[in-house]
Amino acid sequence: MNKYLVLFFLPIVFFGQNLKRSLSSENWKFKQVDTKNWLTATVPGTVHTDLLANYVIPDPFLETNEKNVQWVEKKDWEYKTSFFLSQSEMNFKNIDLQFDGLDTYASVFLNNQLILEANNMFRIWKIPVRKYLLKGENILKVVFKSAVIEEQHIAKKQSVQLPTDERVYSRKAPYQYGWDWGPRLVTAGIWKDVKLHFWNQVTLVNSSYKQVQLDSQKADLEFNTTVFSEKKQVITIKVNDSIAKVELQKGLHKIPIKYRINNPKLWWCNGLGEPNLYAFKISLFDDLQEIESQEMNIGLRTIELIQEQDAIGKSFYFKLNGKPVFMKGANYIPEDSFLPRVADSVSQKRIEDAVAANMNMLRVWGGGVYASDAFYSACDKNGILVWQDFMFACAMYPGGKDFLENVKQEVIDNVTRIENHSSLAVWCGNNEIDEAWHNWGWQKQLKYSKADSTQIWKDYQKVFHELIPNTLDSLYPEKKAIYWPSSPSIGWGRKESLLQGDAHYWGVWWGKEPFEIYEEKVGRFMSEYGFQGMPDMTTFNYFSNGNQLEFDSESIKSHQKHPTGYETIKEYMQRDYIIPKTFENYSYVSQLLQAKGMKVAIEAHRRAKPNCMGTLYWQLNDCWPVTSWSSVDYFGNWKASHYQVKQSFENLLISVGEDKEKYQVYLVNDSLQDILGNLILKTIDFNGKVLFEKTILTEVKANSSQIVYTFSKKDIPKKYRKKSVVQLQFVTKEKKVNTTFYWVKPKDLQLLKPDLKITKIDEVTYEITSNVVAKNVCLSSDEKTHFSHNYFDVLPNEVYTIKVTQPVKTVSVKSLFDTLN
Ligand code: BMA
Repeated sequence: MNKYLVLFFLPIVFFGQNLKRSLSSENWKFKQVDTKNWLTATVPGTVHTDLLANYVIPDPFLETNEKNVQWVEKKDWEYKTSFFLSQSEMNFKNIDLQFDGLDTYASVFLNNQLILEANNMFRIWKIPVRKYLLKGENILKVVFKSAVIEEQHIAKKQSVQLPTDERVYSRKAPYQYGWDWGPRLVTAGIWKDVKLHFWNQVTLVNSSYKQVQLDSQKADLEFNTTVFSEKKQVITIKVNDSIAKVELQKGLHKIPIKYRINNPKLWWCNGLGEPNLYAFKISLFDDLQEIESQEMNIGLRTIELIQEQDAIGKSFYFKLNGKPVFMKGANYIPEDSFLPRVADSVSQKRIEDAVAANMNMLRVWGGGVYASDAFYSACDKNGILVWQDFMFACAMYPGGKDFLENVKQEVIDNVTRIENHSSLAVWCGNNEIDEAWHNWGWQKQLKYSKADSTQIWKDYQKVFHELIPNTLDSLYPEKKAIYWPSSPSIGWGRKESLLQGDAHYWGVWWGKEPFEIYEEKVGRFMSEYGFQGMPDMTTFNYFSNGNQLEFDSESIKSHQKHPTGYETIKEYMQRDYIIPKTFENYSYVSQLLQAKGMKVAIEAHRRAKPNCMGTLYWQLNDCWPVTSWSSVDYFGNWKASHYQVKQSFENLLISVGEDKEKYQVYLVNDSLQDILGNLILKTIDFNGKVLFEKTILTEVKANSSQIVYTFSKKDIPKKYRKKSVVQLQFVTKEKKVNTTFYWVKPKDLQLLKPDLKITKIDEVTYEITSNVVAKNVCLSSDEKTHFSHNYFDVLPNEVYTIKVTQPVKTVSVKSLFDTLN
């Protein structure tokens, strides 16, 4: 080919490629409808964050400002931008405008033409707009109607009122309306990316895959790529190096391509192996060049939910790659009241926090949003399985035709987006709706007639027993996604809840039962239970804006959303601890209390393996600075509970169970190998004197829980009980795990004043020692850093090495003893 011909072909090459152009960074402006003043806006964003950036509202996260910004939800808002199209962009035959998320009632105008009326925050909206576009300047306008006013209009037309409030008429993140850990900030806005998609003859709509066969020699995958063709033509599709040439007619096509991987490396969850991923690029070619492509990272694994009749009731556990796996993790809520400002790195950090705490599963809770792509990719990469709720929580929803159709599209959009992630383990219809309907007294409170109740329950069944599972099946008939209609399946007040299905146990906290009840109320898979802990002092200081920290300050009160939150903490604290006098010490002890509760629960669940096969506490994170059940606060600070959870979730756990007569030492082994080691039990008094010592050579079977030693209560001399601690260690060739155990509650311990010494070894390493037993040693710094260990017991004659993530000038230290007077 001569030089002239090459040049001649170049423009054709350029025009053949499909293009995407984000409109997010264009100059967006916004204003309240009915006012004239346009202000600068950020897209993706929310009305609240735009008002904040323009100094129209105070920061809703500070002091009691949440109250002062409530007017925002009742107004309508208008966003606009103008953008220019070049001649080459105008040359495309097709141009689609795509909104990845509009929150929620949005009318979209392009050059003054109404092109879309959106009504679901969770859907993706795609509109062919070629015919409305002009070369040169184009005006895009999005008008958001107040969701709460819309809901009131819809509610007025209904013959019966649905529990709990009018939010159920909108497909909008439930938590925005206020939760028992979240502020009411019902926002609006273009909350995800908006883009133009330019294409000519053919476009790649979506690609998905299924695993046809997986064994140790080979993995056979089938990719199904959906392509839309404008005309009869021949195109090529490549999946890495597998190629298919196909002749297309005008219309939508699903094109299968097989792909084989020899000697596949499986994807394993955290703690059981590597989360191996294979990178794939699916590309569409015409004769000359690549037109469009999609990338995905695939982990090869099988996942099953095993429910079989057994001596107790019915099992409920997951098998990953054929192995029963005990699930350890937490419930994940949205990371902010205003999600567009959450950087991908923040979501990745939360997943790292989960991994560091030895978790292998997170539940994306149904009162928030379907999580971001960054979240699921981080789960894939880190071996965190996902229990994915659909976004319905703690309320009854309508069942009319339009509502169902809207939900159906929402399911299609989100399943298509999330399903290719190997971390996805199970789809769940909703949070606590089945339980609520049967146990929360709504039917009486709202005085439903029999006919009303029947209708509302029918509507429930239409959504969660028909529409969602049927849509899942129609999307992936071959894959048969695991679907579980409601979490939990049976409410915690009923004994059947412990015999089958997943269970939420709220007898502790809501029922004010003691932590010890966790040892009895062990279900088959504990998907919620929890206890509040106050956040870091820096978090309190942040939202109090430097004001005095006192429980009766309005600012502190408004950052506790549970109606009896602080009273409940105090009631439990009195049971176990001496109530400290200062706010700071109180906050520290509240964290110890939460950590204690979680230790009791998690370890009881794990000791009960294999009858119980999962434990997901409530809740991993926060959406604003608040006192809540989270183990990591809004700013990413680990509470004492997160450090405790890390220890209680170790693959190899030493744990002590107790009944009336005895203490039993368990070894729980979640790994898939038998482990041989020495169990060393040592009782020491608070001065370090050894009162009892025993070493037992023990083999713990793979994937099991075993009792390895029993102390009879009557053998523990009374005089030692308040003054001694048991150090339990299990030492194998590779590692040493250890824990401490006290015979009495912390408030009954006769602790001695410790002389704690911190020695700086290098910029990021410290060593800690103490002359006597120092309980729950807490390290802190005025500067931002993270301690590898914290809130741990320091025993005399032992040296504890701590790492910090950022070098700091000073480290302060205190222990439980310091809170006693
Ligand atoms: C669970 C959750 C949330 C709630 C939490 C704490 O039931 O599903 O609804 O925030 O309890 O009360």
